[in-house]
Amino acid sequence: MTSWRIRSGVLEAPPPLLMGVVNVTPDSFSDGGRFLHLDRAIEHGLALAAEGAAIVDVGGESTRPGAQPVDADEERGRVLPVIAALAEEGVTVSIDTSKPDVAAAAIEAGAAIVNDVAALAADGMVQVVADTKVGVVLMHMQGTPRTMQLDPTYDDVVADVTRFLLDRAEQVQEAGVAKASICLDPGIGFGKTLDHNLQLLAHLDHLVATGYPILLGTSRKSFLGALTGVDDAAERDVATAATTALAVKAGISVIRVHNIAVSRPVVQVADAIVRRGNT
Ligand code: PMM
Repeated sequence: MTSWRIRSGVLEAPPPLLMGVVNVTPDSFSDGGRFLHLDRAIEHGLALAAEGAAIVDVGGESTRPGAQPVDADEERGRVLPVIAALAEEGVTVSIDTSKPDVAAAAIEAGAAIVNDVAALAADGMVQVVADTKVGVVLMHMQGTPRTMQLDPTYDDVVADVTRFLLDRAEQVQEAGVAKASICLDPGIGFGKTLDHNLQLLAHLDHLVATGYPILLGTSRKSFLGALTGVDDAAERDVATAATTALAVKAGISVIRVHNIAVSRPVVQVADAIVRRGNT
């Protein structure tokens, strides 16, 4: 059993928890601004929770390869009304941001988790997390979203990513973040070639063996398009489901997906098989 302390309590896995994605951006990886309108974003977040998302991840800045940064005011304007409305309805919300100002305002509005693709690298970000006792996702990324896919290189991607995450977890603990609040994420697609992604996915057990809860985000990503020839990201939920089943088998604690309705039965069936094997 793996526990993850977040601001509003403690989450336990297995069974793995589903994190549903609400991108309040005009240029996200996959929903291309469909939920830019705030009411629709709120409605979408509530629907994800009703379908079985244990966490709804709200993001206002696209991290797709080549994406340009958004300023903090614009990002706050996009996410705060959505977070406040979802938290008001009792939904556990994470804020997907790398900016301390946005994270602090999001926590104030009701977010219980900070999900940072930059692993709290920005000045002041560790302090916001330590002071507010939220849960935190530390994700590995090589480079920045603008540059990360140019020429990613590793000695041994599984060992390098694992080492980075363990070092980062220690550093943030030294700065006052509780160990129990930390969740690690290999950052599939963030400065990784297709082969890097496949190696990481084939060796998820190495990450799980760290003892930290592990989050995995493969949903609709371009490596799935490269493997299947499915160009439209929104059509990649079946390909995503293959990674979800394998993530359950590997002992991943949180699975970040766009389509909860498709993912939930995948987790239920895979989890039943894993549990049967363990008895
Ligand atoms: N992927 C995206 C955005 N945020 N956060 C975490 N922790 N892990 C991920 O893999 C991740 C993330 C990009 O996907 P999207 O823009 O389609 O949601």
